[in-house]
This record gives sequence, structure tokens and C-alpha cells, in this order.
Amino acid sequence: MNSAGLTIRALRTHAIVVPMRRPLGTSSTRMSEAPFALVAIETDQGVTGRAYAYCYHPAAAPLVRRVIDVAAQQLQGEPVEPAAISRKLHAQFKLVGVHGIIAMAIAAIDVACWDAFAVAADVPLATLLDATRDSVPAYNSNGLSIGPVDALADEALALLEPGFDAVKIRLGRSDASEDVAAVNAVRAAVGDRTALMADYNQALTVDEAIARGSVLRDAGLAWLEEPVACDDLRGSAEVAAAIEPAVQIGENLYGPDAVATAIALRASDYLMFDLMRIGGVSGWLAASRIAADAGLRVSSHLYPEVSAHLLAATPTAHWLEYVDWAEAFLEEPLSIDAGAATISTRAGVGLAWDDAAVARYAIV
Ligand code: SMN
Ligand code: MG
Repeated sequence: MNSAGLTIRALRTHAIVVPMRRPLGTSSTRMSEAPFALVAIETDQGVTGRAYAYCYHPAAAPLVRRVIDVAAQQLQGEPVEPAAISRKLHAQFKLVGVHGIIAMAIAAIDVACWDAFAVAADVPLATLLDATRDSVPAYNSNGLSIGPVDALADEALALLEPGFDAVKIRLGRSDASEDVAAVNAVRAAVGDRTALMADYNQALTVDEAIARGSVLRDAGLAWLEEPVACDDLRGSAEVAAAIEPAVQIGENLYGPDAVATAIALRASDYLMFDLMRIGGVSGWLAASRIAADAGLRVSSHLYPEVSAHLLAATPTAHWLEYVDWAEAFLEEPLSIDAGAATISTRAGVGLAWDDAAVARYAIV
């Protein structure tokens, strides 16, 4: 994609922390608020492109914002050209290392550039990318935390209510039998036709993962996500080869090359791209071609509003992960109907800030 005649006038950024409707407890941490860095790229042509970066920890949001602000000094007057901008910012931050906060800041700028293109073309991003679908199957990932098992059945039913027929449970309790009890409680509540994903968030050793994968063999799980440390791709491959449930990884893969490496090592049965770690829209498009060549299904990680556009254009699209955290500051929530997210028909990626909410939740 070239610049579509757009040149950068200014980048406006914010750091905010919004409350989560349902706290989320994974095997390693419990979150009750969601931190974001926001960026709007204003162009000399009057088009504005927007993106957010979900920042995981409140301390990270001002840091991502700061990196975007520093990058902005390099970008004033430049054409809106994601490949050239990415080269420039990678060079600027190469010695720091383009991971974590730096990678997220660069990816947010990439998404905002693509939003500007689609706004300038007056079409949704999905249309600009020649999408073949106008909705994508979605699972509700807003709850089913590590916590009391007896609360899970009611919560699972509540999560289906907005029109989902798939949910994700967090696993990694200290005893395998507690994980089995949690899965059984949810399965009994939602029935056999609801898809049930499970996420270990890297809690297990390879041996533990193989053992837990075996006891959960008949639970009908759609996948077991990140059973082992995210950088142990060989360990993940060992688990994937040994257990029957499909292994899902990818939210911690930084860029298309990392995806190619994971595929070469057979680290996973499925792949999940995180828009901020895979390298924004540009990184997603390259990574999704690699996954398609290998015949691997691709799901999204968080960021459902923009990931929906991308999955609609991904040849081997699988599931959209739905979380509602950004609704606290967006003008238009993602709409869910009959188990699928409907792609926004607004021009661009469909992100517009609720300015009052941004002011209310601002942090420094
Ligand atoms: C997850 C990771 C980080 C924050 C929230 C949730 C989880 C997921 O791994 O895939 O939903
Ligand atoms: Mg996960």
C-alpha cells in the first residue's frame, strides 16, 4: 500500500485506564482495569487514522504513548506509507529491541495508517483488503477466570447471552483435577453444541501440559491455549504432538518471521495473532499469508474491533476473540449477532473516541 496521497501533519496520543465489567483472572495475574494507549494520525489532507494499543499493565500505557510521541517527531511531513514508516522506526529503536512496548507503539502507528487509507477510500478496512466475509465467528472471552468453580456455570450462561455460542475458560489451577472440575462445570451449563476454548497462559511445564491434555482429552475443548512458556516453541511442539486436544499459540509471536519459525517447528495446531505484536495490519497480512501457505487456521487475540476486519480478509480465518474492554471509550461497540461479529460498515477500522470518556479515564 502506498501513501494514497496522504502526508502526516501530527500524531495525537492519550494514555487511559478503563474499568473492566468483569475482572479477568489468568493463571498468572488478575486484572480489573484495562490500560490503553491511543493514537490519532492527522494528515494534511484532513483524513485522520486511529488505533489503540491494549497495554496489559497500567504502567505500560504511558510508556507506549511516550514511544509513539517520540516516533512522531520522525514522522511529521512524511507520507502515510506503512512499510517506509516501519523501516524508519525499526531503525530508530533497533538497539533497544523491537519487542514489547516498542513493538506495540510501532504497530499502533501502522494500524492508524491503514485506518487513514480506508477512511480516505471511504470504505471499511475489510473492503480495502478484499474481504470475503461480512462477519466472523466470535467467542466471548470476558470471563471464566481462575477462581471459585461454583461460580462458573452462571457466568458461562451470562457470557452466551449477547448472542455467542462459544466461550473461553482460563485454566492452570494448582491441581489438574480442579481444572477438570472447572471445565466440566462450564460444559454442563452450556451444553455440547457450545464451543469451549481453554487458556493456560503459559502455566505448565511440558510434562504437566501433556498430563493435563490427557485428562482433558474427552472434554471437547476447541483448543488448549499456551500450555507452556511462550518462548518454548520446541516444548509446545512436544505437547502438540503428544495430546489430542488442539494446541493454540501465537499471541506472543512478534511478527511474520516468528510465525514462520513456529510453523517450521510445528509448535501449534492453530495460530492466534495479536495485532500489536504481529506488527499491525502490515504484519498481520504477511503472517496470514504464511499461515495460509501452511494450511493453519488463524484466530485473533484481543483487539476485536480491528481484528474482525482482518479475519474477514484472512484465507484461513478461524475465531475472533471478543472482549468488551474498549467499549468504555469507543463511540461504536462491535456488534455481535448469531455467534459472529459483524464487520463495521463505517469507513476505516471503525474506531472513534468518545472524547468525554477519554478525558475521564486519562492517566499520565
Ligand atoms: C489474555 C492475555 C492477556 C490479557 C488478557 C487475556 C489471554 C487471552 O491470553 O488470550 O485472552
Ligand atoms: Mg491467551
